[in-house]
Amino acid sequence: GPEAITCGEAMLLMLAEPGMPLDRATSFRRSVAGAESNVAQGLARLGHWARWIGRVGDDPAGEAVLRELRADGVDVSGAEMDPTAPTGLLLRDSHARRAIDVQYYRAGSAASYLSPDQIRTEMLEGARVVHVSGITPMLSEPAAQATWALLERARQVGAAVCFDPNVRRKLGTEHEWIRTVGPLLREADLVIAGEDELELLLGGGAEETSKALLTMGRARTVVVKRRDHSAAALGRDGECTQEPFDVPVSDPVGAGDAFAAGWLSAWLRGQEAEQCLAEAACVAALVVQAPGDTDGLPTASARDRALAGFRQGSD
Ligand code: KDG
Repeated sequence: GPEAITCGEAMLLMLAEPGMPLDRATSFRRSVAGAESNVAQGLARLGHWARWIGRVGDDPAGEAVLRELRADGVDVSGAEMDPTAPTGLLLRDSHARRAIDVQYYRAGSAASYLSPDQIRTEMLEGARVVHVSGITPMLSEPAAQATWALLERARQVGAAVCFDPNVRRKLGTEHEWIRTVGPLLREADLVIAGEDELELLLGGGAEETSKALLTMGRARTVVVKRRDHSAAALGRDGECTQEPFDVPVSDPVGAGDAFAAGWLSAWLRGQEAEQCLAEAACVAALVVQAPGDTDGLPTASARDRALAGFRQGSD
């Protein structure tokens, strides 16, 4: 069975040519977006069996999304095509430094009809990790229930739960994020989150909230992505940190998902936290150099070569 499971909304992405504002861009490249499917793609490219569970419309956009995920080696056997709701669409521009303009056309999309019925235990059997993100429960009430069902089924099959809050302001108010996603965070075995996200969702400094997750929540490891782009992994018996690798950024979107995929790949291979952090930072550094969310995702050998190069460069 699959080693890793992710679940969420994958959308058709129309990516404007680099540097062009959305209202002026005339050329768009078709791709796929979706934090959770991005992680599945990242893991698949790194050679892992990753299954993505989700819903797209029974429409050409849905066909395209599934075809692209499949082509990348993602197991889409847990995906359903909804005959009555459309595939979500995301329009965005791409800049190295300016804020990215993201426009969602996803209200009432097929993924907002994700429900606990779709999360069947047999889909998770054999998995060692289930990667969950805060985006999914923010899509709709049934999708929130599906997220809780996913956590429950993960426990049933003995898989670790990895949680990335992925706070996207356009999906809800601060209060809604805190109420809906805060409790999920406390259920995770591994938390990978931005400093800002921990502060927002748990109401305290990142250091203090991570310690609270480790002592009061279920978490055994909390990985904090800091504002200065360094990262720290905090465990019950220690801490290690990783500086970002210095690369020219072409499109920062997808960095977080790449980081998660990089971490999980190392973790699945039994690596220690320090190596997990280094591989996470390496995969993220490769993704930001290419346009789109997933274009820069490396194979395992490309990651190993890049990491060796980064390490040599920093000697
Ligand atoms: O992590 C990148 C995502 O933000 C992008 O792919 C779209 O899933 C997405 C979202 O909800 O913003």
